[in-house]
Amino acid sequence: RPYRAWWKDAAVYQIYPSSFNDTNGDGIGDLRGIIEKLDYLKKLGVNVIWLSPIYKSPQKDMGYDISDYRDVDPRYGTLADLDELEKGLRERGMKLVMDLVVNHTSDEHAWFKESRASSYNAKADWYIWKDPRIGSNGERQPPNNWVSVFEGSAWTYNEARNQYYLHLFLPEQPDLNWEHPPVREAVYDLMRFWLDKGIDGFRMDVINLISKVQTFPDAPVTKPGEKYQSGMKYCANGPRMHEFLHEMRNEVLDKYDTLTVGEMPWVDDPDEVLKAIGRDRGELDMIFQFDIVGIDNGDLGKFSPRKWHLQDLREVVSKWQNYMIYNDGWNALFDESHDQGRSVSRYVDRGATDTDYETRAFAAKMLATFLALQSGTVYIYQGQELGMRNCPRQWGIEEYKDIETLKYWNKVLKERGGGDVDMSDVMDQLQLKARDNGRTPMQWDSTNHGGFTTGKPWMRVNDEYPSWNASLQTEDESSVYTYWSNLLEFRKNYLDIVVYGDFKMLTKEDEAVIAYRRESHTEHGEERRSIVVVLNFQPTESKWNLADGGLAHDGIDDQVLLGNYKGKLNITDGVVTLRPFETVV
Ligand code: TEU
Ligand code: CA
Repeated sequence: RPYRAWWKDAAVYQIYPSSFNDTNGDGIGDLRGIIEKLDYLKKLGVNVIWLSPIYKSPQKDMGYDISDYRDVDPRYGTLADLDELEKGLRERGMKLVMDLVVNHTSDEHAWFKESRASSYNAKADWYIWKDPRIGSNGERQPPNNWVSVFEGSAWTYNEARNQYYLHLFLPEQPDLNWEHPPVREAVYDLMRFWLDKGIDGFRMDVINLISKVQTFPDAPVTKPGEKYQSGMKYCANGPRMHEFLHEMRNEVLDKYDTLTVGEMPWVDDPDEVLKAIGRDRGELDMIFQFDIVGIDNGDLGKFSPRKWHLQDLREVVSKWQNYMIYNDGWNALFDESHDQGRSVSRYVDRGATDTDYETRAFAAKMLATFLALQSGTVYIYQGQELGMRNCPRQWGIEEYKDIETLKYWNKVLKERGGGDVDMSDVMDQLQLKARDNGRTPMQWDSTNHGGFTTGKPWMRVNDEYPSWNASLQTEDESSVYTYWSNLLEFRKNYLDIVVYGDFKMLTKEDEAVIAYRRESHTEHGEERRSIVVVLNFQPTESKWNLADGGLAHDGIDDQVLLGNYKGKLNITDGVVTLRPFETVV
């Protein structure tokens, strides 16, 4: 029987500050904008806010490049605004989790400025510096063939030191050298700074990249024909990662009552994940695992296409649910974030067509049910509660702002010879998976720019805002927002079953329906209670056999606890005919 904790019951809402709510007309969301919307969040029923980075930053990667960990970037406001936000949250019984980006800093951080100035200064070893490799004709080359996540070599040359530094992301995001003890001490120190201020935990950005194989070997060729290759095999969950996380727990986390969620891409082995989150391990509480959000990523990276089947999704869910429940681990449930396309667009439309409005609301509710009734801590990304969708396919590349997308676009464009060469296949993939799909501003109401700003928004608001927005949905009993709010209430009322219960997948090899059972554990001989969650992933009618869930036809309508359609179930001879995207619990 799993032990209980507030961070397990929690419903966490992720805020991407730039796109949430702008109060001073500069087109960028800000902290005061979040303060304005606290009642909206309270009413939704979430109880923890995770704030994507609001620290001082040159914003080369939207704040994931931090130049001062202890201050707020002026574009978001001030430390005083942050205090007020914390106060507002506390008054409403809510908690605050901040982003911790410590695999790398900005190249404008004082540590890096000092480090790059010479090989003989106090910060010389704070980053990962290596001598050039000399090519056959004497020219200078990077120390190895690793590719940056954002294209090009993962190494950039520095004149003053005559050395290269490592950056797994942008050149403006140099990787910290965690092997060097003062670096770790500095990280622990800044964590204490925020925890002492009263925040309730951290979401740890690519925390699984902090320990690299120290020989920095060339990576094997996984993308033939490319100059640089992925070195993640030598970085993801590297040799000393567990040691470092354990140290962080001892030095910092053990002294506070926190929620910790580590981001852990490039790893899909549950045994390995469990080592970072197992209850007896003393490392993290849970991690973000990427099987679901990577389901449509092709062999040549996320922007190559992959056709997937409902069985793939079913297998991923069964794998992680069962593994964590029976091994005393814990799942973080998410299918959207600031790095992902919108779930309705990816898991329902799958790039095919734009489903019509009414159908989409059903689909969004179905996906919400699918996610939130699994075992784990549930994460809702801003706009997901409204069923927001991806950027329209007609939008051109000029509407896209994200560095990952632009670097990829320019690389392909160059390979194809540039000019007005056909890029429509690339655009198809971007429209499905580009990070910007999750970054269009919140659609608050039907006024200009969806009420997000009175100025010019930093990124275009989805054109559908006049008819698809928060103001319409909070007033509407049948909206996606209201459904989410009922769903979170339901989850709270059935914690024994939904959060802490067992999991059993009920369907196999079916392209239309996923059904699973959740069941409470017994203690002192009381009865086990269970729910069956049935989900139609098709825009058409689908059939499901009640007997597959161990259910009898008689009296079944009285046992329905939740659903996205009104009225009785449609049943003949023990077979339910599910309506388009119908879900029923
Ligand atoms: O993301 C890490 C990460 O896995 C993504 O970069 C992902 O690989 C990318 O979207 C490719 O599909 C974290 C942050 O969430 C992201 O916003 C940052 O850009 C990145 O780290 C660097 O800090
Ligand atoms: Ca602003």
